[in-house]
Amino acid sequence: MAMLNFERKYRIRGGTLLGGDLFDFWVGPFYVGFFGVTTLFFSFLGTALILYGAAIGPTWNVWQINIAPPALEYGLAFAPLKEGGLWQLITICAIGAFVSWALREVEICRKLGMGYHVPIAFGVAIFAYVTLVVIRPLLLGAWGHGFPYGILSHLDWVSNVGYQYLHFHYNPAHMIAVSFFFTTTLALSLHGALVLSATNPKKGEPVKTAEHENAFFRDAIGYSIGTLGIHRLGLFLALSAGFWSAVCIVISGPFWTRGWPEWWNWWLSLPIWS
Ligand code: 07D
Ligand code: 07D
Ligand code: U10
Repeated sequence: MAMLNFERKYRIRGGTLLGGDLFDFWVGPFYVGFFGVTTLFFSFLGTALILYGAAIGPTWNVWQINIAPPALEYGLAFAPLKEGGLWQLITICAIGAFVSWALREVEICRKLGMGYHVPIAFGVAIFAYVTLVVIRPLLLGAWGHGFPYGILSHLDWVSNVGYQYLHFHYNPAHMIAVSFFFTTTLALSLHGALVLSATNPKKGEPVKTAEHENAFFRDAIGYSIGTLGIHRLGLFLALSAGFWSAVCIVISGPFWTRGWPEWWNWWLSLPIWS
């Protein structure tokens, strides 16, 4: 079915979670929906607050703009706007915009009669962000533990927090997350390369199909996961990367306060050799 015919067929009312018919329409290529409106609301407000923060700050250099969370002394209280309150409002707007975007994806899935895999996947990214700026600060008792909003300043935060635990590479959950990230890129490169190799044969040769793709990996490594399987695996690897990232940072502080290399002492005290 041509794209335009298809759009005429499915671009009909219904399937919304909230708002009913009120925002159930498209503007150009974009579906609007109640959550499209809330996405725009939170994004505009959040961006305006960032611009205000930049305006009262010392620089317009885009790399150096920094909107810091409140000092640790404020604990879990609201801080004055210029002392971290802006960061708190921007965090609320960011979560509002990300969650709205995920719910707008859910409404689009419902209209199309598709599974919810895409919004669930985005949900894991949101979970990692919420772990950084809400869950971990709550567990540590101060909003000041969130990361600052700025291109370079958020890198400083990552480095500082890393060295606070002496050597972050020794964090076992960080190891698992990093390995999942690496495996995700390996899987995507294998998959992209395999599909292109089958669909771009040399001149005069017929385009190959899944049979050839399966046969390639059976010849090479004795097993093929299959054309659907590789997408299941890819999603699992990528979501695991995000999930273990959230775990690695939430345990740093709330559940382990010393250097991460020291955590491995359990190995030395195993009864076999201790
Ligand atoms: C390619 C999809 C498009 C998205 C893009 C990002 C903004 C920010 C805001 C000036 C893959 C758009 C950027 C809207 C502008 C202001 C106030 C996604 C693609 C192009 N980081 N991070 C970047 C964010 C964290 C880390 C780049 C966001 C954690 C390291 C970009 C978040 C930790 C490095 C950026 C976030 C961390 C980066 C490229 C939120 C651990 C880099 C991102 C909301 C996760 C790299 C200068 C990219 C860089 C980089 C955005 C959180 C670590 C500015 C929005 C606190 C080590 N991060 N980041 O391509 O070059 O993502 O930094 O959680 O080296 Mg970061
Ligand atoms: C949080 C992003 C969420 C994004 C959302 C969407 C917009 C809209 C609009 C484009 C989670 C935002 C959308 C804004 C944009 C338009 C139109 C993703 C998030 C919701 N580390 N480390 C990680 C590696 C070291 C440290 C994670 C590697 C050092 C700390 C990952 C190395 C020290 C933290 C990772 C390395 C250190 C991390 C990041 C190598 C520093 C974290 C991925 C090779 C000295 C962070 C949850 C992630 C974390 C994290 C990888 C080195 C410290 C596993 C490969 C040794 C403190 N590191 N790291 O989480 O787990 O994505 O965050 O050396 O907090 Mg690390
Ligand atoms: C995949 C795939 C596959 C494909 C694919 C893809 C995965 C099966 C079939 C997809 C992959 C790609 C295309 C590859 C490239 C993608 C990436 C590298 C990922 C990163 C992507 C980007 C960097 C692009 C980011 C772009 C974005 C997010 C779009 C930005 C869009 C907007 C800002 C508009 C959003 C629309 C909304 C919210 C609703 C609609 C609203 C409007 C159009 C505006 C008008 C608004 C209204 C009428 C409502 C009124 C609003 C109000 C009242 C609020 C106002 C508030 C105020 C405060 C003013 O597997 O193979 O191939 O393609």
